[in-house]
Amino acid sequence: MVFLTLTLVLTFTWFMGCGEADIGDTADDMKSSDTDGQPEAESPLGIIRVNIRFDVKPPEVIKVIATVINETTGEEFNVEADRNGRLFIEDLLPGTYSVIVKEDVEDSHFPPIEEKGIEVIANDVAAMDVLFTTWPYFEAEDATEIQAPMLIDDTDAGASRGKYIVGSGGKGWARFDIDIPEDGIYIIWGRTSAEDGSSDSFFVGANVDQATMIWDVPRSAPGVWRWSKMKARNGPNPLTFEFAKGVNEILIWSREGGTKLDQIFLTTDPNASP
Ligand SMILES: [Ca+2]
Repeated sequence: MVFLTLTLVLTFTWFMGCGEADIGDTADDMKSSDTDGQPEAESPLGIIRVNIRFDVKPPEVIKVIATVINETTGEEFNVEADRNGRLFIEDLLPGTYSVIVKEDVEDSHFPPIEEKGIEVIANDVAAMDVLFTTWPYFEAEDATEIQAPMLIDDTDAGASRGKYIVGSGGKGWARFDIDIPEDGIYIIWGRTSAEDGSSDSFFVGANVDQATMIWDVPRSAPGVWRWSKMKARNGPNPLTFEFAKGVNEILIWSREGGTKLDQIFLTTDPNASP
């Protein structure tokens, strides 16, 4: 991949470079300079720091890419970063920039995020916050961690984005580390498919090590998906979860193999529905 970058050497000229940005080293370089808020080296150049967050903590490292455009000259170049991290766009001539950040995968369901008018000042760091979100819907297959034999399947085209999770033999689980925007009492809906009475339940829980409440999901014909609120057998219907702002963990354990989960939907409104 070819992209433009700017040298740190004394000539302040643009040049074409090849290869991938070494974001890890870059971030490490910045740690020491972060302590006093100033870059270590005297330089007439500036930095844009992009803070990247996903509202479900990603299960694996996938690239995000930032397109940086100098609003005066129109020059642009790309910088790559690991998702969930901080991206430093370094060695920028002072000026005004636009930055477009997107997930660098073909089927990403996050629209690109653009910020214009970022003022870069010499020897300073301009910050840009990026939150990739599908709130309040989350694909089951985007779970932060999926423990086998729970697995991602793609054999039912009726599933949202063509994928869902399913356990086998009542084993395996999925955990969603979800960045909750504000304190509240939440109801969780699930889009499920359950063909018979021996494949129509999960164990569920939140912010616990093991999910123990039995959630009986509605049965449906093969290939038919149904939304329902999480409820507990012999317990609350619907279940409610008290979440504090910040990352909360939702656990879905396989109870009966073959029970399929496609999406979840979170709301604090008892009258809302997906
Ligand atoms: Ca799905």
